[in-house]
This record gives sequence, C-alpha cells and structure tokens, in this order.
Amino acid sequence: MLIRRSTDILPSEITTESQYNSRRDWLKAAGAMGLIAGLPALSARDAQAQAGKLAGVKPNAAYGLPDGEKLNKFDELKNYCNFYEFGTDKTDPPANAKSLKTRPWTVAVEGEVLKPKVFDIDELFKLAPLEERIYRFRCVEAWSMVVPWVGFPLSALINAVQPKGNAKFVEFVTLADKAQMPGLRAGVLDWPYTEGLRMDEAMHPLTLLTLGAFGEALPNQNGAPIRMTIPWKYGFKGGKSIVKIRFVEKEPRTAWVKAGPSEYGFYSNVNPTVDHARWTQATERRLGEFGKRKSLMFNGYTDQVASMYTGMDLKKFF
Ligand SMILES: Nc1nc2c(c(=O)[nH]1)N[C@H]1C(S)=C(S)[C@@H](COP(=O)(O)O)O[C@H]1N2
Ligand SMILES: [Mo]
Repeated sequence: MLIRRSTDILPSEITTESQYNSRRDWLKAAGAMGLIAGLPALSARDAQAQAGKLAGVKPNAAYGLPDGEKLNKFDELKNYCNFYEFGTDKTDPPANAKSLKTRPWTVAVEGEVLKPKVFDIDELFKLAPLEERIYRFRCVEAWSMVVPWVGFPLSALINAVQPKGNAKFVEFVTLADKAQMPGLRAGVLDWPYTEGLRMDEAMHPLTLLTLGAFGEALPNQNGAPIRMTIPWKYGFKGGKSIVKIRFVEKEPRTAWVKAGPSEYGFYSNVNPTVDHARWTQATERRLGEFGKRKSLMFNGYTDQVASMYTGMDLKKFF
C-alpha cells in the first residue's frame, strides 16, 4: 500500500508498508543500542520523498513496540473504523470522511481555566514536540490493534491553559456538522459525540493528544485533525475530530453513557473481568490475527495507571 496519497508521484518515491516496518525495526534496534537520542525521525531524503509525512516526529523510546507485539498495518487502521458521524459500518468512515474539511480548524479550550484560548490547529501542532508512540488500542467491541500514533501528552495543553482548582474533569466535544457528516442524520447517539476524563487521567503521561499515525497526519476517518488516545481505556474514550475541550467541576455525561448507561461507564478502563452487558471482555481479536487472545487488565498498562484507581471498586466504576 502507499503511505502517500497524492497521485502524481514517481514509483521510485513510493514507500511501502514493508519499507516502513523495516525502518521501524531499525529504529527499535537503534533505540535499544541508545543511538536514537537527537535523531530526527526522518532523514532529509525521506522527508523529501514522503511529502505527506509529518516533519520532526521523534520516536519516544519509552513507548516503542511492546514486547511480543507486532505493528498493525496502516491500511488496517484506515479501513476498519468507528466514526459514527460518517456511518455505523466499519467501512463507512473510509468511504465518507473524504468530505471532512480539516482546515481551517480551531479547538476552543474553555471552562474552569485561567487562560481560556481558541487554538488554531496549526498552532497546536507546534505546542509541544511531536512524538511517535506505539500503543495497544482496544475497542469495547473486543477487537484491537497496535498503532504508532503521533502527538504529545495532553498535559502540555492543560498546563498551557492553567486549570483552576475546581477543574476536576475534562470534557472533549467533537465536530457535529450535518453538511459534512452524513451519519448525523441517524439518531444513534446524542450528537455531538462527547467524552471525558478525570483530571488525573487527563494529566497522565500516557494520555496522548493525537495528531497523526504511521508518521502522517491523521487520515480523516481516524479523527483528523485532532483526536485523543488513552491506551488503557476502550477506544470510544478517544473522541475524534475534537473542536472543544472544557474543564468542568462535575463528571461529564458522555455520549456513550447517555446511549447505554448499563453498557458503557464513564471510566471505561479495559477490564477483562467486567463483561459488557452483551458480550465478554475477557478476550479480543487482534486485527490481522485469527482466533482470540486474552485481554489484558488496563490493556497491559497496569504498572503505569493502576495507582489512579486504588480503593475504587472497578466493577461499580466500569
Ligand atoms: N467523534 C467520534 N469519535 C470516536 C468514535 C465516533 O463514532 N465518533 N468512535 C470511537 C470508537 S468506538 C473507537 S473504537 C475509536 C476508533 O478509532 P479508529 O477508527 O481510528 O480505530 O474511535 C472512537 N472515537
Ligand atoms: Mo470502539
């Protein structure tokens, strides 16, 4: 498959998935040998050959390929999507999201903060250094992927706007534009799609304000130009195509909690011991694999996140 989408490129310029993956293998080996510090993610030659790529992305060695895992393919991320604003079938967003206009784009950051601000998307791209981080990604529907996301910790944005002491939660509001999003005609959710995190979760270093994947800006169907990735939670926590970030005192009622309070909780931590009302969460199917694998508590991120939930009954706060 082609990483670049433009039609006027020479065959010699095309970067294949396997070339991308072999570069990744090299980066992983180099990282293990301590060679990566200060190395730009792409050589000047690469940057020229791959005009669609994001410039200046550095792999964060602390979030390399998890042991025993394999990257999914960019095509799998692009072609198997949940983005109900463009339709409820997995192939609707890749077919319909072409109409999404991602420039100009602003994100209003407001609520209980000292410095509310409307950010232009291109300003956000420059707010903090862009990192590549490979995360496991687990959908509540019991499928999963391993994805190299690009972005920076949400904490960088939070620190820039200075939340007040009474800001206990962060709410993410995503675009709901009937002119661009054919799925809004269906009342499957109470639009706009909203999500939220507790403040400590939002400040957690794993919580990634996400602007790209596989070295490129996000494809429209994956939530361009800006989405959230919270790797220890089910995928639906990661709202796509965000237009507003609000700091609030009370736990926000999210779109999925409104749609099915007995099926979707606010916390939504990946938890193989708490089944969804209609199916098991003990196992999952990794895209590209046959059969099932066992799901991991907190999606494998227990060491980093469990302390945030000490003393909480995770069957009650699911
Ligand atoms: N705005 C919006 N964001 C969304 C969704 C959606 O329907 N609308 N679906 C969620 C769900 S259920 C999942 S699993 C992930 C899917 O992300 P992906 O298609 O990029 O893998 O996006 C999440 N973010
Ligand atoms: Mo999902």
